[in-house]
Amino acid sequence: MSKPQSSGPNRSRRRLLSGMAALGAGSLLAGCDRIADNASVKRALGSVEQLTYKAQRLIASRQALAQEFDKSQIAPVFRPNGTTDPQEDYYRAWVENDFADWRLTIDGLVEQPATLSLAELGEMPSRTQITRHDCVEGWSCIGQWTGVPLADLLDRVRPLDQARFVVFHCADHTYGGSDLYYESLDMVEAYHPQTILAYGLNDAALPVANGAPLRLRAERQLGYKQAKYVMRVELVDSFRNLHGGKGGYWEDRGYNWWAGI
Ligand SMILES: Nc1nc2c(c(=O)[nH]1)N[C@H]1C(S)=C(S)[C@@H](COP(=O)(O)O)O[C@H]1N2
Ligand SMILES: [Mo]
Repeated sequence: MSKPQSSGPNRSRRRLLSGMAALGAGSLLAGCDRIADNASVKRALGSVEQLTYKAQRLIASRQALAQEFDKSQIAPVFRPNGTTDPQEDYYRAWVENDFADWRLTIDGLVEQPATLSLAELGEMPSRTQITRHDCVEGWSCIGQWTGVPLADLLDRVRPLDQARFVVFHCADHTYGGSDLYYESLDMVEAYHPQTILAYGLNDAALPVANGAPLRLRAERQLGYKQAKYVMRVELVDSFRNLHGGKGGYWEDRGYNWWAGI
């Protein structure tokens, strides 16, 4: 478990959050339009024409929204799991400074790589969603997440046509091992309107235990896909040069890459 964060420096993160609440949730339809702009999505959708009705239904279900819940259903404490208090020196230094020196890098197969501070992320349109997290270990938890739609960030960096996957590089060496946690999504899941990089949980700054300052929420996917402590988002055309080559920390240890629910 992490130490509770001090209230002083945390105030700026709370301000960032309440500012964003005023902007309200992003447009779902905008997400759907943009998804069709990506070449690998176009290829997938184009080839649908040759597929059976059943397969079309399968692809259509990938556009569907995960269930969203009522505020009254939010768990009082969002149960933390996996890494809950990264001990890496660089991470401890970010915490000391309330993440003022932290930056998110977005690079790889993009036209315009970007480096963004938490404040800059906070200035972008946000989306808030109350969803249920399902861990393969057999527990679930409902929480309210606020963050930047990944689709908006992708629009900003403009993925190249070869880009097929979005990889999330995390700050933590899971269970003190030598491998950094990482995860990945395909382009359809990446542009899904409920896929966000969250900086807020239950109307407060994201706690360290749940992935501060930024974690992925891909609400149609199981818990291990929800990368915490995200530092870098990389667009790739394959997983071959990443760690064990299976597209994720747990995937490299035998879990399925596709973790849709
Ligand atoms: N960086 C990082 N992300 C991670 C993990 C982790 O150990 N490190 N654990 C995963 C697992 S198995 C789950 S169930 C969720 C837990 O998220 P929570 O701590 O907010 O409950 O984070 C996922 N993302
Ligand atoms: Mo999990």
